[in-house]
Amino acid sequence: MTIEFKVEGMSCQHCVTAVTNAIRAHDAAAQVQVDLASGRVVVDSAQPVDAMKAAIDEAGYTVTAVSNVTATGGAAR
Ligand SMILES: [Cu+2]
Repeated sequence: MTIEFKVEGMSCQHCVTAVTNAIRAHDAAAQVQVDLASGRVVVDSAQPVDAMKAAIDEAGYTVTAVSNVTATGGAAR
């Protein structure tokens, strides 16, 4: 399942790493793509969406939108 999160609060590469690591801590197999400029985090994971969202929240960032992009053919940037 591929989920796109809109995330507020990411401002540099450190934030990108923090968000990526937070998600990977919940699911080591997750594929994570972060587009810093647009604040989009695309996660391909078998874990529940809520768990991914919670991981981002716990890392100190704010998820403002969640969309399932699996059905629409994926996570184009
Ligand atoms: Cu940063």
